[in-house]
Formats: sequence, structure tokens, C-alpha cells
Amino acid sequence: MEKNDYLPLFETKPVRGRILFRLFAASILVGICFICVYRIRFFPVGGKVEKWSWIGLFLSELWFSFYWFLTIVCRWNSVYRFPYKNRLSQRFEKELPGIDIFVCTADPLIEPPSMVINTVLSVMAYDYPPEKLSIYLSDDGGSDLTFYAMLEAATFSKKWLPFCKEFKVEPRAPEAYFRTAFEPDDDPVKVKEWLSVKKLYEEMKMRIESATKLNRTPEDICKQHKGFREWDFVSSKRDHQTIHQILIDGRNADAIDVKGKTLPTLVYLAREKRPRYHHNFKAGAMNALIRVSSRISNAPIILNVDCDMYSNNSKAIKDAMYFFMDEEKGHEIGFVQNPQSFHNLSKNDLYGSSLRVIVEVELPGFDANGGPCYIGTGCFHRRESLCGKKYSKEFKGEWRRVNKKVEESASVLEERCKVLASCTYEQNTDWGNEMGLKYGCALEDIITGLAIHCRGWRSIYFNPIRKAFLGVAPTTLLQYLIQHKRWAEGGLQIFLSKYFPLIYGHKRIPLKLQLSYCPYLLWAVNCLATLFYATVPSLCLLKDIPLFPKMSCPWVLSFAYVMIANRAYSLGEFIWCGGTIQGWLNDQRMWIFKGTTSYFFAFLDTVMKLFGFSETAFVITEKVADEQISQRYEQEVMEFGTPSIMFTILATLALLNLFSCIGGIKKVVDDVQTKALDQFGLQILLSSLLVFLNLPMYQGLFFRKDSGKMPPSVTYLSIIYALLTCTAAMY
Ligand SMILES: *[C@@H]1O[C@H](CO)[C@@H](O)[C@H](O)[C@H]1NC(C)=O
Ligand SMILES: CC(=O)N[C@H]1CO[C@H](CO)[C@@H](O)[C@@H]1O
Repeated sequence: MEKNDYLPLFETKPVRGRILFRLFAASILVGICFICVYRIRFFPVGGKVEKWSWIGLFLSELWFSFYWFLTIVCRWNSVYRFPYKNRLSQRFEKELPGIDIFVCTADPLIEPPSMVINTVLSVMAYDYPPEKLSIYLSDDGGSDLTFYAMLEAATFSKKWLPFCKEFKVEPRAPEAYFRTAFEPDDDPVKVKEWLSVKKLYEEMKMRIESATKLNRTPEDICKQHKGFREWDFVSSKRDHQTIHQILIDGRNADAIDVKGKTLPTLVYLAREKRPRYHHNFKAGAMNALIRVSSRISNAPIILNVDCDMYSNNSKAIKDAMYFFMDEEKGHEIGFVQNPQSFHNLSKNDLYGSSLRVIVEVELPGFDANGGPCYIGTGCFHRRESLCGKKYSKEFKGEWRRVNKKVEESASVLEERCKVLASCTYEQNTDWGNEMGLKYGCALEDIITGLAIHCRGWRSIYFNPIRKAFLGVAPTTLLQYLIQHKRWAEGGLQIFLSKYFPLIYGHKRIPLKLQLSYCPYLLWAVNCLATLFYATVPSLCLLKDIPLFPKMSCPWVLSFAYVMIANRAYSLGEFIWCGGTIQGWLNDQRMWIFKGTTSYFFAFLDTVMKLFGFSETAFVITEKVADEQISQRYEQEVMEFGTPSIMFTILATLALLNLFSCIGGIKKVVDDVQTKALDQFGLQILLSSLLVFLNLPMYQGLFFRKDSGKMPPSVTYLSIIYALLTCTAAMY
């Protein structure tokens, strides 16, 4: 193609209002400077407690300012990407590259097979040439239940795929579709067909769910399919041989649906597990899939999704191809990341699980700084970038590359690939290091993405209005806090490891990209400043120690401006991203809850590990939400229910602030002449704000009767702790 008729396949638009935003940021910076001047100039001359509180508060403010600076880096240059929707098909329909889709599951109890096959069916039904599509399921649970469900899905797909085309089904996960869709009301023949497929799905779901419940696969099917014989040799989920079955072999003439169209290839893999060898969690599973798929379909693009994330848009693959196939900019793109979105959020997102601001504002900024991080799901990778290849200018994606013609029959191929998924295969190789996903970190996806950036590739963040992948968000407070503890801990580990972006990325990626990684890696460190801010000013209020300027003193303006303007901005941003005011309040509350528990334990555990101690253990609650919990979640009633040290901390902090808020107000009422309000205005305001955000906590502690209220043990303990602390502070 001639240079001059090059038409880009996507366009990049800067976010509007940048200038305004930068002016605003500058004004906040001025405010911060004034705060610093105040803190230094008015350093108290009084007692020890006073001095140390002052120093602690100052350090917290410095930390918040630093963290604020990092979040500004992520907003400085934000860009959005838009594909030109019709151009791809016009030009490249015949040349579309093959895609290998990886779905990873780990445990049939936490991730029920009926959910897994919904994800699998939704990605099988992509609007994409089926002979170029291969789906691989990695089952780290090594469960015959999952295998059985996959067999059922393979059979069902013969009906489901043509059904999707005929009825223009969206989304193409049957569960999600039938939950909301109504039968067509025109042609009686169509209605009949529609109902029959729905019935077929429901029957299949019943069979799978009852098999899961009984923990036994139906005998007749076991006899029919040779694959089940493999389980005769499985002693446990941690000790078994490789199980590899090609359920649909897209090359075969008989791999067709009921309308005679080709079906995509469907592969089941449970890699070998032995107690002596570390399995490296999801990264290990992904690497086994990369190798096995390279023998079978070897597509140049790899999409990986978590097993709870179904595809919500049948065009999502084509949308991603716009970026890779752009003749000018496409060849430097290592991966295209979609945001993580959820289908079961409550109306005001009670737990702030959507991470709305990160998804809508920070990641587009990350993109502008060199490309978003890899978040482990909903991501399209160029196979080479994932396998350790360095980007070079000469490199051009050669999509027309004909795949190695694989001549072997499916059963030969199955055998040959087994060695690729064995425990010993990776010994003395670069797998887990320079090849594939990296090992040895809880957030393997982040360092894998960082390494790809450091090899010269860039990445693209594509956040369409209609989200491409939808997953399941946590539905209880404890699940949420534990999830964030894990993330924060993984992040801090990376920060303290050799992958510290400012060193690992030095001279390899731009400074702004190095800095963009930092806010996420430093989540855990926020706990110190948050805990300090949530306790000390309130306690000092009880003890009559002023820590902020008087309300009548001009210095108060700097504090007021930074606090109010920042919160107002945050509210505006949140609403601009499509949130509600209540949603923003929920988000702010969760920020404090996370900061004082998840981040605190993440920080503590990291430090303990650093010094060689074992980490604090948490009992991980199961993901299955019972009826009542789901109901409360939908009504946006916070879920406590189980005793946990995290709740004790949260409740104690909530009570502490309640007591000091009452104490502060009493002070103001008692002696109006001494101007307590003038002296302690900001402190009282701070603790009242905390009390306000903690309202659901008091409800759970004292006013609720349902099973999701705070357990009495936590209530009593936190009352005792809060009273003790307040008493100690007052005397
Ligand atoms: C999922 O897809 C449907 C169309 O099938 C769309 O209406 C909905 O907005 C999408 N969900 C999200 C979260 O984008
Ligand atoms: C796993 C889980 O709790 N899923 C819930 C998602 O939300 C819907 C309704 O909002 C519930 O019905 C599901 O149980």
C-alpha cells in the first residue's frame, strides 16, 4: 500500500480541559507549600505529645502530598483511543490474525464450572472467523467436574453459536443473555427455536450444577469419553499428570455446528502438578498455555480472561485488532488492555469495587505516559511480546504468516503437548523470567507488563463505553478488604524488589511511565498517614491539643483550600466518570476502610516478611454468596457478619472518632467564651467527617438485627479498646 493512502485505524484524542486541570493542580501545590510553611513556622514549643503529634501530622501531610503528586502524573496528559469502526473489515477481513484465548480457572468450588463455561461459550461465540479462533482452558483445580462441564459446553456450542448469529444475541454468555432477554414475538418458528435453545441451556446448567453439588460426574458420559480415564490416575489436585484434551479440533471436517459452520478449536488443559515442584499459580498456568497453544494453533495474538469474566461484546476482538493492525503505530504495540468491569455492582457501588476513577481517569493517563500496566485479565498480547522478544524498529507484525501446518491428529498432538505442560519442562529455561509471565510475585501481571514495556513495547488502554469483559465484584466487606490487602501487598513487594520501576525501568522507559506505576505499588504505604490522620487529631482534641490553625487565622485558608478543593475535584471527577454522589461517599468511606485495614496489614506483612517473620494469616472466606448476603448487597447494606480483626480495627476507629467528636462538641457548648470552636474548628470538622463516613459502621454495631450486623464479640472488644484509648488520651 502506498504511503499516502494510509488511513489510521484508530485515533487518539487528548482529554479536554487539560489546561484547567493543570492550573488547578498548580493552585493545590501552592496550598501545600503554605501548609508546609505553617507546619514549620508554628512548630509547638509545648510538651512532648504536642511535638510528636505535630511532627507525625506534618509527615502524613508530606506523604499525602507526595502521593497526590503521583496521581497528578497519571492525569497530566490523559488520552482516549477510538477505533475507526468500519475501516478494519474493508481492508483486512481476509488477513485477520488468529487469536488464542486463554481462560484460567483454579478451583471448582470457588469458581463453579457453570460460571466457567459461560465465559468459555461467550468467547467461542465471538464475531470472528472461527477457523482463526482457539480457546484454551487451564484448569488448575484439575477437576473432572470442570472437564465434564467443558464437554457439555462443547456439545452445546454447536447449537449456541448459530443461535447467537441468528438472533443477534448480546452478550453471548448464555446465563447473562437469558437472564434479561425476552423471547422474540414475531415468527412462531423462531419463538420455538428460541425456547428450545433456552431449555437446552437450562437443562445443561442443571446437569452441571447437580454434578457439582454431588461432586460426581454422570456415569454414562464418563463411559463415553476417553478423557475421563485420566482421572483414574489423579490422586489429588496437587499431585497429578498432565491432562490434555482437544475437545473440538477446528481442523477437522466434523468440527461443525448444526448449521454446518466451522467451530473454533476448544482445548482443555490441566498441567502436571507434583508436590515437589512449585506451580507458580496463575503465571505458571499461563506459561503452560503459551507453550501448548504454540504447538496447536500458534496464533500471533493471545487474549487472556479470568474465568469469571464473560465477553460482553462479540466484536471485542476486532476492536482490539484496530490497534495491532494499524500500519503506522501498530507494530510497536505489545498489548492492548481493557479495563476490569463488573456485572454485579450495586446501584451506588457500595464497596467502590468498580475503581471507577482508576478505570476512567488514571489508566488513560497511564496510557499517555507510555502505556497502561497489564492487569491480568481482558488483555490482548502479541505473542512475541509475551515470549520475551525485544521491540525493534524493523519489526513489522506479519499477520499473513501462515501457521505451521500441523499434520498430526488430535490424539498425537495431545500426547506431544503433554511434555510442554510438565513440571520439569521449565527447569533451566527462561520461562518465568524473560519468557512468559514472571514468577515469584503476587502481582505477576504487573511485573510482566513492566518487563514488556522495558523491552521497548508500548501498550494501549482501550476503554469502550460498552465494556468488553464483565466479571464478578466482591459482595461482602471482608472479601473486598482481603482482596485489596493482597493487591496492596503485591504492589509493595514489587516496589521493594528489583522490579522497582525507577531502577528496573531506568533508561528503558520514560520517567513519567516509571512514575505512573508508583501510586499502585505504594497503596500499602498510605496506611501510616491514614491511620495517623484518623486517630491523632481526634485524640488530641480530647486532650486539648490544637494541631491546626485557628479558624480566625488566615493560615486556615491553606488547609481549607487544599482539603475542600481536592474533595470537590474528586467529587466532580467521580460524577464525570458516571458515578453518583452516594457512590462517591461510598468510595471515600472505602478509601478510609482500606487505608486503615487492608493497607495496614499489607504493610505489616511485607515488613514482617522482609525481616524473615511469617505473615499474619487470614481465613479467606468463600466466594459463594448466600441468598441473604446477595439480598443485602443489592439493597446496599454493608455486610459484616463474621468476626475479623479488620472489623475490630474499623469499629474501634469509628467509636474513637465518635467519642472525640462528642467531646469536641461538648467543649464548644460548654465554654463559648474560651473560643474552643475557634481553636479546634478543623479538628472537630475532621472527626465529624469521619463520624459521618462511619455511619454504616454504627448501624452495624448497634442498630441492626440481621445476620450481617457486626458480631457481638467485635462490638464488645471495640467498645473496650475505644474507651481505653480515649481515657488514656484524656489523662
Ligand atoms: C454489556 O452489553 C450490553 C449489550 O448487550 C450493554 O447494554 C451494556 O451496557 C454492557 N455493559 C457494560 C457494563 O458496558
Ligand atoms: C457471586 C455473586 O455474588 N454474584 C451476584 C452478583 O450480583 C447479582 C445481582 O446483582 C447476584 O444475583 C449474584 O449472586
